[in-house]
Amino acid sequence: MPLPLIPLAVAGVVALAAGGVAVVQTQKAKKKLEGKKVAVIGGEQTGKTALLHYLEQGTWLDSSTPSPNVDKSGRTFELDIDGATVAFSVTRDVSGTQGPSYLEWRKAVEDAHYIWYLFRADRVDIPDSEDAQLVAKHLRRLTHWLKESGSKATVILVGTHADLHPRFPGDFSQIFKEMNEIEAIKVASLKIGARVVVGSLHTPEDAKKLRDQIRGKL
Ligand SMILES: Nc1nc2c(ncn2[C@@H]2O[C@H](COP(=O)(O)OP(=O)(O)O)[C@@H](O)[C@H]2O)c(=O)[nH]1
Ligand SMILES: [Mg+2]
Repeated sequence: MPLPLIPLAVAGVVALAAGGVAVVQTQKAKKKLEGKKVAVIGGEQTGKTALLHYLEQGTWLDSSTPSPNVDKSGRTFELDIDGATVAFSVTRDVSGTQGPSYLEWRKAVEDAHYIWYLFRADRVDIPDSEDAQLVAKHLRRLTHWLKESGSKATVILVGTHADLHPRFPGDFSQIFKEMNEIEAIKVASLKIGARVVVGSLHTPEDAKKLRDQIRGKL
């Protein structure tokens, strides 16, 4: 399958316009990603499909779009990221009472060089809320799988929906500070060296910023 080069071309132009730093960052990302496997995991409706769609097409998905032909969850596929060929696996959502397929998460995690765990940055800062508990549970599991398998994968916790944050909508740096105060996230950064990024996939500009942030943590 021919890989789309549009995001790469756009990224290249932006990088040149932004000067040497961005070029170096892109080259660094290419080197770090070539031939690597990335597992994209996270709860339902956290933005997994939207992020992958942006990385693949350089466009963002509006809220009405989630259709089978753009949703690659449950499959492994290659994307061209900064000129590097990268294998992605995105875990499937299992809706309703069944909960996610942790077996599938575990398999994807144990196989990966990079793990991107997506969560709702607009919902996790209320201690003991359902979302906060779910994220804490996911991170405990992730930590356990990595320890058991002896994996040295790089873990990036990707907070999405920061545009919908109830107190600081769109204030990504304030929300970033807050995310780093959440107990489950602190523990994950201590135990598995997880790195945090916060942003949104609401607009193409937001998606680009988030992509650049993830790239900065590789
Ligand atoms: N406002 C806002 N909407 C988002 C963001 N990320 C994803 N969405 C929307 O949230 C919904 C769920 O996203 P999707 O990618 O399907 O989540 P998935 O279940 O993890 O694959 C979709 O309607 C997306 O367009 C975000 O950062 N902000
Ligand atoms: Mg999806």
